[in-house]
Amino acid sequence: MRSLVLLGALLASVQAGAQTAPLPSFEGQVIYQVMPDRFADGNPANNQGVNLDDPRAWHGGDLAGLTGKLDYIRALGATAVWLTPVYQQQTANTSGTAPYHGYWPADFRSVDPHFGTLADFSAFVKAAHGGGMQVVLDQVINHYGYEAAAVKVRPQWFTTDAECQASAQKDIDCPLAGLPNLKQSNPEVADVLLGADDFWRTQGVDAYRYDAIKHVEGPFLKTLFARDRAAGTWTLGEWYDADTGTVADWQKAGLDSLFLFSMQAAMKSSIMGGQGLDTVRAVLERQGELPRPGEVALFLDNHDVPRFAQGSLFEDVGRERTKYGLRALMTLRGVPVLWQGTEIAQRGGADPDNRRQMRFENQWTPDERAVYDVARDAIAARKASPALSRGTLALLNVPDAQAGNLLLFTRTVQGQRVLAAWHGGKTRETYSLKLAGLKLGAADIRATKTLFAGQDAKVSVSGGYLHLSLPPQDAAAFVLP
Ligand SMILES: [Ca+2]
Ligand SMILES: [Ca+2]
Repeated sequence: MRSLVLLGALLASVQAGAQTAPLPSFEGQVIYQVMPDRFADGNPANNQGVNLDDPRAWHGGDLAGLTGKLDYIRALGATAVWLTPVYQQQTANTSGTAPYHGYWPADFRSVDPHFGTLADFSAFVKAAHGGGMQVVLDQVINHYGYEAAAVKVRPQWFTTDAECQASAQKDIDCPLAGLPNLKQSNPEVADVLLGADDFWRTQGVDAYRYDAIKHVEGPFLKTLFARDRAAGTWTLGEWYDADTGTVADWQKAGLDSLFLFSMQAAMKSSIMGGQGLDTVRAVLERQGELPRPGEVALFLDNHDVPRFAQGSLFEDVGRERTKYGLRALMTLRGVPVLWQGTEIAQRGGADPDNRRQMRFENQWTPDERAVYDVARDAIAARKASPALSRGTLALLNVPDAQAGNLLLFTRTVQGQRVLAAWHGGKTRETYSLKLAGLKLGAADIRATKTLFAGQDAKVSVSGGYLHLSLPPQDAAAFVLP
C-alpha cells in the first residue's frame, strides 16, 4: 500500500514535470542523412565481403570513415547527422542482398563489425558533439533480420502466420517484406526494444529516427515516445507516404516529428517533374492541422525512394532542378533533411540504385560542384535568417492565372519577415501583383535582392503592387522591411 502511494506521488511528479519541461525540438536544425556503408571507408581491415561492383553487397563504408568526413558535413552546413542503423546484422545474405543497409538486425545493442566497434561509435558521437552537431540514430523496432538467431531461439517473440491471418490490423501483425515480425505487446520484446533505446541514449545519441512505425503496435509506440520525451530525446517517425493528417495524428500521440511524404511527392512532381505548384500549395494549406509545424521533417529524397535528380531523363536538367529544389526546401517551415549525395544531384532509381557510393570533392565534376555550392549557400542563408529557420509560414493569395507557376509565402519571426517566391516558369518572368489581393501588408520598398548567393532575383513594392523579377525554375527569398 505504501509503495502504491509512493508510486502515485512519483507519477504525479512525472506528469507535473512533463507539463513544464520544454518538448524536445529540432526546429532550426538541418539534418544530413548518411548510410554508413555507402559513405566513406575509414578502415579497409573490416571490409569482409565487400564488392563495390555489386549494388547489393557491402561497400566498406564505416564509422571511422564517417567520423573522418564530419568536417565535410559541417562545411555543407548541416547541424545534425542521421545515420541508418549500424547495429549487428544477420551475417547471411537474403535474396542476394547483404544487410549493408542496416535494416536486418540480429542484435540491437552491438555494432556490426563492418561498421567498426562500439568504441568507434563513441568516437563518432564525441567528434560530432565536439563540432556542435547532434546525432540522430535509426532504430528498427518492427522486426529482426530474416536470418537473426532470435527468430529460432525465441519464436514466441514473433507473430505466427495464423495470427497474421486472423488479425484485423494486417499492417501491424503481418510481416513487412516477409521480415520476422516482433510482437511489441510481449513484455520481453518490449524490454529488448526499450532497453536498446536506453543503451544508445547512454552512448550519447540525441534523437531517434524510428523505422516503419506504421507496422508497430500503437500502445508500445506511445510508451516509447513518452520515455523518449521524458529523457529529452527528439523523435522522428517514418510512416511511409504520410500526409499532413497522419503527421498531425502522431504529433498528437507524442511523436515530435514525422517525414512529410506528401510534400516530398509535391516537390518532386512540381519542381523536378515540371508540373504546377498547386500540389505544393495544397500541402501548405493544411499546415494549420499540425500541432508543431516547425518540427516536421522535409526532404527531396531518401534511401527508400528514387533519387530526386532521377526525375529528369537528362542529367543537366536533373542538376538544375535539384538546385531549385534545394533552394525551395530551405525556404519551408520544418526540419530539412538532406540525403547524402543530393547536394551534388546524385542520380539513381529504386533501391539499391538510389544508394550509390557517395562521391566527395576530389571526384566531383564542375557541374556537381556547382550544385554543391547552391546547397551550401542555401543552407547558410536559411541558418543566417531566423525567419527562414524558425518563422511561421503564411501563404499569399496569388491570382489563379499565375498560381500554377508562382508560389508566394512569408516566413515571420519576432517582427522579421522573409518573402519566399517559387517560380516554375521555364523562362525568366516579371510579375506585378496587386498588394491588396495578396494580403501582404507591405509598405513601399525599394528593390531588394535575394538571400541566395549567385541568383539574379529581385523584389520591389511600389504604387500598390508587388513586383517580382524571377529566374526560370528557381526559388528565391527576400527580406521584407
Ligand atoms: Ca571499411
Ligand atoms: Ca509489425
